[in-house]
Amino acid sequence: MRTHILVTGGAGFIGSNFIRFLLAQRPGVRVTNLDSLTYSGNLENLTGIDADPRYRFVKGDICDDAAVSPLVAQADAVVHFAAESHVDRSILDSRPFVVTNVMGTQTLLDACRRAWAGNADRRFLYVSTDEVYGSLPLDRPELKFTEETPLQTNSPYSASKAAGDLLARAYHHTFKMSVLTTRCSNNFGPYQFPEKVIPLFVTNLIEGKQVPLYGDGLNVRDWIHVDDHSDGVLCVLERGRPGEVYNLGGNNERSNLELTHAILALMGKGPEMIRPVADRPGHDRRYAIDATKALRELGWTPTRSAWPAALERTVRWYADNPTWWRRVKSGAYREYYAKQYGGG
Ligand code: NAD
Ligand code: TDX
Repeated sequence: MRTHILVTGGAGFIGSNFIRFLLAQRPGVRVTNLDSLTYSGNLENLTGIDADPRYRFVKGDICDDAAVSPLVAQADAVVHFAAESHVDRSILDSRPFVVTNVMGTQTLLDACRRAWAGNADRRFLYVSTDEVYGSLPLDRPELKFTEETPLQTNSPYSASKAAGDLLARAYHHTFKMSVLTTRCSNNFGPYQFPEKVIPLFVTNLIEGKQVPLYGDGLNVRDWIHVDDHSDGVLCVLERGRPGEVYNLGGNNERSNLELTHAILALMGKGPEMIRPVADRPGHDRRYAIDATKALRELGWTPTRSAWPAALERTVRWYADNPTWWRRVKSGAYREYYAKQYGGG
């Protein structure tokens, strides 16, 4: 078992849930969390973990080699979550996406190459996304993304993630580093930044505000609970084959309209709370993951994503934790919201 794991972006939504999951599942592990605390990084996501002697936090930027190199040298493995992660922000300004998702990934990979000097026992896991595959048509429900599907990125976000994904592949091929890649579908669960659709809609409804639904609402996403994603990442880290890509998905396709109505029903609200707004430019129509490879090779299945129970638990978490999201939704978030949705 790898005993000292460097997690990047561990103060964000998935990274913080992963650290919680990892410390619970693997008592012998030590975790260093490297995070620069951008707008989406929040140490409150790690409440309860911060006192654990197996955990330490380091504030630093993955683009800064002086911060990264000593941490990489001490680690048996790197699980790389740190990223600019929101498609709409990449449409407003793509530069931070290229800097962090491409240059930051290159900085990390190069630090590992130098510090690990060909030691294949040390592993680098790149957390990629299903968005690198582009979009599937609505009228071909039998089609899903496999690991062989060509990369066809459509947003600056997905293009920057694909660049990091391919750099990770290149470091395996050229420098024989033990690199693994996961490509996961849309996550939901606690501590998700309320720019993403589920926490945005749930918290807006609690505040008595409408929910901005893009376009015709028929775009489809494949929803997975964040704990199933964490479980998949851990399976791949421990038992995946170096150089391989593993798709992870919830087997849970929903249109945005269906998702919105499910949230409205759980919260006792009516359809008048939907505000149809202009579509996202370049909006991918449908994502659907075929995760057969992770099942066949690693025995991984998403057991925590069952609908609507998992959605209901998530809605309840936001209802029960208003202090967390009210603080997150104040300050700079308001400027973003006004720019993206025109106030309201
Ligand atoms: P998030 O925005 O909630 O968290 C990102 C974290 O990275 C934050 O804590 C932020 O402070 C940190 N970070 C950003 N730039 C940094 C830098 N330069 N140096 C150090 N830290 C930095 O994102 P998330 O939704 O938790 O996504 C985590 C990862 O999972 C991303 O790589 C994303 O592409 C991938 N992913 C997300 C989803 C999803 O549905 N959210 C699905 C598949 C893959
Ligand atoms: O206000 C909104 N209204 C709306 O209709 C927002 C924010 C979103 N949507 C729609 C757009 C998408 O079809 O909901 C769907 C989900 O949108 P997001 O939550 O922004 O997620 P998505 O763009 O699908 O990307 C997510 O999944 C893949 C994550 O943000 C990425 O980090 C991940 O890689």
